[in-house]
Amino acid sequence: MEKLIITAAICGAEVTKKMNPAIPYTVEEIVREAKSAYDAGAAIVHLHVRTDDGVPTQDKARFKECIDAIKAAIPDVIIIPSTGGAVGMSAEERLQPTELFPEMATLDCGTCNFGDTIFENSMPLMRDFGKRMMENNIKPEYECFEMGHLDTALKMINKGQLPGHPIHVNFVLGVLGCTPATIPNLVWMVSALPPGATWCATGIGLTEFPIAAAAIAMGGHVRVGFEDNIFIERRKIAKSNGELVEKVVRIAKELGREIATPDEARRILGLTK
Ligand code: KMH
Ligand code: ZN
Repeated sequence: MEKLIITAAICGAEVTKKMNPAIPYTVEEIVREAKSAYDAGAAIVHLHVRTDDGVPTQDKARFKECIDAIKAAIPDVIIIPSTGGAVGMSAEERLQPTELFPEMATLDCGTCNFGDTIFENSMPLMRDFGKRMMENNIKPEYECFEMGHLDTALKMINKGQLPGHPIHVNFVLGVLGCTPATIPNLVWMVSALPPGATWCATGIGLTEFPIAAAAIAMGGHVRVGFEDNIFIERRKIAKSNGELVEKVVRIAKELGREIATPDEARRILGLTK
């Protein structure tokens, strides 16, 4: 089995300091959380950014400030900016971080319920995002909340509308309104991947850890972080993203899976930049 790539989704767009005071808003807080995750073993930071008072933004300048500050502290880490942003943002707003030419960026693969709201990712939007990523030589991380999302992405890849192989997919399970975070669901979705694809699994809330354990055992990769889960165990909020990553590293060690450095992750993911 390849070494395990751990992604830390350090911030997200939905969680707030009221839920967990360690949620990062400022540039300094973003760097603190990225470094805590990296020091614990994360090779990738999945990045959303906020204004200083916590409002989610896709502002290019804010992304640049945060990416530059993270890179100054931990130069080799892989940063995957979000093009999902927050529910209700326009496509152009969401695309702004692609103008910074990151190695990778997320590409969300279908419209879905997202709690009480609707996360809009129509096929024309996906085509526009795919075109931008091909033009800017950005490898997408395909975000699939449903089996239909993966099927849509694969069909669009086959038509040349989205960047192709080797593809990397993140299965996000347990969002309210989407596929529940169960191991049979994960196994089913992984079984639909084409040969040569790499994949990562994300469980929302405290399903983060059983889904991580399953992905580690199956040879996939893992995402944890405040974006998906603010608890280290039942009723106990996590002190940092690093604490969440440490728990995954402990599970991986028990299961005999070594942890990938960022450069090892670049090789596994076929990153060329
Ligand atoms: N904040 C969610 C609505 C992504 O980063 O691409 C979308 C999201 C997915 O977080
Ligand atoms: Zn995200």
